[in-house]
Order: sequence, then structure tokens, then C-alpha cells
Amino acid sequence: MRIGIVCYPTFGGSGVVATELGLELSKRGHEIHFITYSQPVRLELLSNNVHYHEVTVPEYPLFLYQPYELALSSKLVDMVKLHKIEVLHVHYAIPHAYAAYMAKKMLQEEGIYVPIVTTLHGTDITLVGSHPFYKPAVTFSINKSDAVTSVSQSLKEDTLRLFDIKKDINVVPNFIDLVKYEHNFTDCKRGMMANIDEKIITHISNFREVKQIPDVIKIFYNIQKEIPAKLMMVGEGPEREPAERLCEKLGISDKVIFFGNSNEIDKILCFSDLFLLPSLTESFGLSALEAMASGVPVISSNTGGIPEVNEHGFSGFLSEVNAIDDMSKNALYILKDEKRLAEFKANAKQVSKRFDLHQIVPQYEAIYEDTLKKCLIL
Ligand code: GMT
Repeated sequence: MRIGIVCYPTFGGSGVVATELGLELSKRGHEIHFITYSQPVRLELLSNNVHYHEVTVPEYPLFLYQPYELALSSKLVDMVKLHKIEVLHVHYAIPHAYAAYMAKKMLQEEGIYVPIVTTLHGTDITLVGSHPFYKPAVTFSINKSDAVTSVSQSLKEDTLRLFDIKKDINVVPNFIDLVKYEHNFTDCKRGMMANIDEKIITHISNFREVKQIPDVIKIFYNIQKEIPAKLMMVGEGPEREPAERLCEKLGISDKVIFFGNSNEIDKILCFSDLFLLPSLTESFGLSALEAMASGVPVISSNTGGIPEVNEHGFSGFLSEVNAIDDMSKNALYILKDEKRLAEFKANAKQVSKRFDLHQIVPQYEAIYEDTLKKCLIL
């Protein structure tokens, strides 16, 4: 199949999932066309059947806001025609589903029919999309998609609660390439980051308010009061600077390393003992799954789709949002006992196997085939 994938090319989970999906589909013989404004960060290699087409928005001084949706829909029209793309899979409703619908209508005028599959990722529904300024357009583009998927049951329920949706929503959970996290590098270079007696705690995110970064720091503060520990903070975003200031204020700056964005998540997780994800809301929590696949237990909030990924008392623990003391207590419970830590690590790895990409990617293939068939009948 020739599949066009539209996504955000940045370090966010939706872009990562879209990129990994495209790469796996290409291995399964499909021709993949990524269409976005810069090369997706995890898309390192282009090949015969993996292509990248850049959407450029010419700057014009009259516009206070440059019209990205317009440029994207025009690019989609051109690419569908040029590469005979059969299905467009757009990740993140805003503005991708909207632009894809416009492209579809333009193509129809020329007798070309291309179905649109929209995958909802979370903030496009729970934070941004439900804002009254966007809601009518988001509702419209979801309803006009030929197939809609969401990355968790919880996100499906949120979508049905927040929008007037007339389409079926298929839950296709996020997935992971387990082989990537097999740690074939036997020495994780742990000694570079911490002393032998120190436990390594990790947080990875885009450092936005929703991630509750101050909670991450405060939980770590409580942990390091009781046991020797270091905190790895991976990612970039508006909450990074305040987080650095909070560490200074608490006198723990020498125990916290801020990495910025990294393409070596697997290596960082390789030497981690515990992962913190105390988010306000989270449709899935891909970073938690990546941690679990690396054998790192997760201390998280009990919100959105996280309980579908992190199993309470088995792969880690879930607490109410902002329950810093409870999360600290649970973290120490795991970290203080070596045998227990080893058990939780093994459990985390075991749970992550449910999200093996070999199980999940065929679900997307089935959806493409189904929508294509329906499109041909119409
Ligand atoms: O978490 C973010 O702010 C980034 C966002 C994105 O669109 O990349 O992540 C969302 O999609 C991920 C991939 O499906 C999910 O794992 C995240 O849970 C979800 N984030 C939120 O719901 C806050």
C-alpha cells in the first residue's frame, strides 16, 4: 500500500508513534510518505520505500499567522497525485485532520478518492481541541474522517464526552519495538551518571505544565532525603528553567542532570532504576511504556490512559494527581529493597510486551484495508 503519514515531527509522543509506525510499515512492504514541516526526529534513514516531503509555508508580511493548514492541504493534494498515495493517516487532529479533509475534497473534484484515517493522541482532544475556539473544526474533522483511532480506551471516552462524535472510534494502543530496548550494550555506563550506591530516577517529557514538573522534583527531593540517588531530567520545554530554579532552591542541583532533548532515550533508560510520570493528564504515556520496555518500573499518576499501561503494584504504582507524598512513599518502597526492585523491573518489562509493535501495527493495516475497501464501494 502507498501510505501518506502526517504528523508533528518533534519529540512529542504522537510524532514518535507516527514515525515508528511508518518505519515498521515500510519493513512490512508498504511505501511510506511522511508529509510534515521538518524531518521527524526519529526518522534517521530515508530509503526506497520511506520518503519525506517537506511542507513549507512562504512567509508573507500581511499575515499575522502564516497559513500552515493551507500549505499542508495543498502539499497533500500534490503528493497524493504524484506518488499515487492510497491512504492518508494523520496523527493529531489539529490541524492535520482538518487539512486532510480539505485535500480529500480537492482531490475528489479531480476524480481521485483517498480515505483519511485520523489518530487521536491526547492533547488534541483533552487540552487543545476541546477549547471553544477549535471545537467545531475538530468535531467536524473527526466526523469527516473515514476511520478514527484513539491510543487508549480512556482517550476514546474523553473524545465521546467532549465532542459530538458520530463515528466509531477504534482503540489502537501505542506500541513499542521491544528489540530496541533489549540492551545489547551490556554495560549501561551507569558509572558515568551516578556512584555505585546511588539509585537513578528518570523523567522524560516535553516539560509542559501538564507534566507537573515541580512534582517530579519534589518526589525526587523526598527520595534523596532517604537514599542516595540522582535524577535524570530528559527533554525541553517551558517548565525546564523553573525546574532548574526549584532544584537550586531545594539544594539538590548537584544531584539532578538536565539532558535536554535526546535521541538516546534507550541508553538513558538502560541505566535507570525508576521512572516518574506524575502528569495532570496523559492519554497513554508513551514514555512510561518506553521505560517499562527497558525494565524500569513507573511511579505515575492515576489519570487518563496511564492505568491501561502501568499496572498498580506490579509494574509500578499509581497515585492521585499531585499526591507527592504517596508517590514518594511508593518510590522508596520499590527502591529500598534490591530484591523488590529486581521484581518490579522484571514485571515492568513483562507488561510492556503487551504493546509489542508486531501485535499492534497489523491493526492499523487492517484499518487501512477496510477504509480503502469502503472507499472503493462508494
Ligand atoms: O504529552 C505531550 O504533551 C505530547 C503529546 C503528543 O501529541 O505528542 O503526547 C500525547 O500523545 C502521546 C502519544 O500517543 C501519548 O503517549 C501522551 O500520553 C499524550 N499526551 C497527553 O495526553 C498529555
